[in-house]
Amino acid sequence: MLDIRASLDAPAAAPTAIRREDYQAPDWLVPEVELKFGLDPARTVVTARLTVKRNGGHDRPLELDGEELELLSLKVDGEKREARFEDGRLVVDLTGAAATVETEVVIAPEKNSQLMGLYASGGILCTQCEAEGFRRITFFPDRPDVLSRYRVRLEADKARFPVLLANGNPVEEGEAEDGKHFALWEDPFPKPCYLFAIVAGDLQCNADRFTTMSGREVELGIWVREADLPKTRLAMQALKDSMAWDERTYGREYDLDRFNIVAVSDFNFGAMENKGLNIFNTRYVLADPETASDGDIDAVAAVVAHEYFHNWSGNRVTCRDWFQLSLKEGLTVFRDQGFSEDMGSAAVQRIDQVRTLRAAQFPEDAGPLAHPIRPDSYMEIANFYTATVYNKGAEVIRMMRTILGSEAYRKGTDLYFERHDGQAVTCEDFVACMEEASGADLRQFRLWYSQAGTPTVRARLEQVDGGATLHLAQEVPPTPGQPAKQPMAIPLKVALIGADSGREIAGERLVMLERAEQSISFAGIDEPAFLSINRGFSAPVIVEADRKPGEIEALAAGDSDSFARFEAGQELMIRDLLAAITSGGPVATDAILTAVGATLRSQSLDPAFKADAIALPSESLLTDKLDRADPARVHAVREEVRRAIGNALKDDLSRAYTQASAADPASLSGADKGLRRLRAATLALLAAGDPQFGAGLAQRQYDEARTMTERQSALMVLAMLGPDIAAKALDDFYARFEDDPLVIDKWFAVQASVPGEATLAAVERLQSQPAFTMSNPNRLRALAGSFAGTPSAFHRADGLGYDWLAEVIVAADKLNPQTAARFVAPLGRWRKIEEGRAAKMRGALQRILGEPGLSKDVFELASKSLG
Ligand code: 0A1
Ligand code: ZN
Repeated sequence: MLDIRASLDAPAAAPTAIRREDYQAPDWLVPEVELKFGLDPARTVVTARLTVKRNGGHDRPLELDGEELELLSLKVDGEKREARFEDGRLVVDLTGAAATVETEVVIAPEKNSQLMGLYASGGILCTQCEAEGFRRITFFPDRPDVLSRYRVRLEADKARFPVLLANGNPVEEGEAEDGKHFALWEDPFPKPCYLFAIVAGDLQCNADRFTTMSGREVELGIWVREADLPKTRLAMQALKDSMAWDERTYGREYDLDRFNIVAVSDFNFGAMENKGLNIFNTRYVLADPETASDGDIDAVAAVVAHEYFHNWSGNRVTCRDWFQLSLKEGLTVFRDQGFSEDMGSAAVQRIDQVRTLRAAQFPEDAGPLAHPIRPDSYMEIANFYTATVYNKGAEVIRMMRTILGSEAYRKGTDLYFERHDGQAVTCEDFVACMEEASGADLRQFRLWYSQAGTPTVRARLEQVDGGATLHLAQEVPPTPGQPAKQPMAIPLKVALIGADSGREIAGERLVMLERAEQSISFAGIDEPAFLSINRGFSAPVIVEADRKPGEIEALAAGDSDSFARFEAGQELMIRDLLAAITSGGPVATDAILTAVGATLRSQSLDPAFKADAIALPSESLLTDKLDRADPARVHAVREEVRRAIGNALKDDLSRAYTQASAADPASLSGADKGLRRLRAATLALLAAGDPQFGAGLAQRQYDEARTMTERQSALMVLAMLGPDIAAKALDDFYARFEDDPLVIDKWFAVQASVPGEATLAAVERLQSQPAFTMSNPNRLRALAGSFAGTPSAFHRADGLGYDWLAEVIVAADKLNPQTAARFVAPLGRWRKIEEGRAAKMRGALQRILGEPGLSKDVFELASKSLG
């Protein structure tokens, strides 16, 4: 055994930026990989045999990434070698065009609290390699443009780890010495190492089958702890639905004999698309109506679909480098959105998608962490799994489909999958396929990939005798590193609605806004018209339209596009809320009350839409629209309006609440889910108007609840009414679900989401509960993420909310930098907040940066946030 200790505890160098323009093709390719794992939580031995090939005519050595690996031996073509390290990488001098490189390393999965590489979660050994976790398993060129065929042998104690899984198809299994057993897996598809995965554990399988469109039989398995098996039915159905949908919609068929999903409790993100072996956060697999809300259940289906769709958009065609992340993520989010639209109500889905975009992506695009969907540089790639790369990335794909039309878009994706199958490519390759398949010119459109910031579109409709002219102007705000912007190509769906008739007097058309200013005329318009613009949210922009008196009210009451109708209602609420917030006076609530009342009484609108339409814009959304907001004032005004609605419309709300109570608890149909959503929304408003009445109603709803949707919404209303009122239900909730960690996460989240300055004390108490742990990302997010996402709780005037979060970030960073870094962004929004609090937010960021030994992850976000 060689006495070589590899890059253990390399000194932390100051993090440097990696730039997209510096990309260079790999010096060495690795067509074949053979891995052997002697699995043991305390000491796992990994033997790797790489067949390497020189790529091009150069004389550079082979360089292998490695992190926290103890190297036992290194051999080249069967001969022992001394190891040499440069900048933390293992450098191997090679003379010929090809070689076999063998390493033997030791790792300690049970000590791995970062949850990257091979780690232990509740007795299960599992891996997470995206983006750069494979280097924590073995020495390897850890970059997505090195594609290899893998053969993997797992050996472990049979009693502790009866199930051994890896990517691809099973080849052989059998007994080994000392009560051990082994399994051999082979993946015939070359893949980048970030898609590598193994799992070992005491797991049970929900097994099923799927016959593909060409008649191939696929064995499906969802692997969980035995007690959780009954909660896998919905995920399995979603998997089969996704497989059929991708065949129907994109002509994409599954390619291996097996498709496995494993659920683990400790996971940094939602789930991971490893080839043939998806690994999921339990939160996105386990669900039944008693323990998961309708929203949770929908999220399970969407994430199962998302990971499955990656098999083509991500795995068969992968990314050349991490700057191209949106190539797979934007496209796959767009594909999972399409699946959800087809499985449920497309209109309601679209409203939800835009809500998410506005809540998570618009603030990012307007703040210090703004970046294009294809970033130009990063320090830590894990920080770029963002709403911009994912959700704005999906909007960019959607715009291309809007511009090209569905048929040409499908031709474009067919060409893309065919041409680039088995390759690692760029966003540019995707756009080129879209252009080639359609004949469209997307030169200007490409700015969506390179320019950050949400464009603002100003719109004014001018009418003079018999004609109407729409004047449009666009502006893309400066963002870090991008002071000046070029005009974008913005597809806007537009219609004109008769002010008197309420009908479409100019049917929907697609207007391409391509210049800084542009005017479009409509002929034959002889009645006063209202402007319905960005229908269906055809472009991810902020529209500021000059409105005529009564226009917004009319559109909110009857726009023929349901998204635009929802949008008009929001615009109306935002207008009146902002006016009151900035003036300091009371809110003029008449227009809001009229609109909400009409929505509640409508016979034609569906309940889910009603629930969305009567919800007030969030406090963060209002804050984003203000200059240096006082969060307490924003909260107070919004509460005043909720109270006014609850009082003035008590009868309408009660009627709607009662009608919505007829939802069938056993049904997950769109109609029943919509009723439950409306029931939750009306309950919350009734409680705002009349707390005593609301408390009684919520307690009864809680006591009689048959589904988590009813129970959780009642619990939230009780919690908002005060700790005394909520105490009984909170205790009951805890006792009832003590053994179900995902539900206990809700118990933490509900209490940490209560508005107001008193929440911090509750959060501190929760933090010292035995059930709280920082090492489980779901639990930490339930407490810290919920708290930081509740503006009136987080933004205490004394700044103690910021101090608390900063301490949590510093403590969590020592265990798990990726998860810790996710909490930095709320502190970075100080530019939007009034000066007193903003100074305290900056102070908290400075204290974080003053910590010795900070991770690259937190350092990058905290330093950029201070900006
Ligand atoms: N590709 C996954 C997201 C993901 C990224 C990083 C992870 O670990 C650090 C885990 C998952 C997806 O889009 O679902
Ligand atoms: Zn993804």
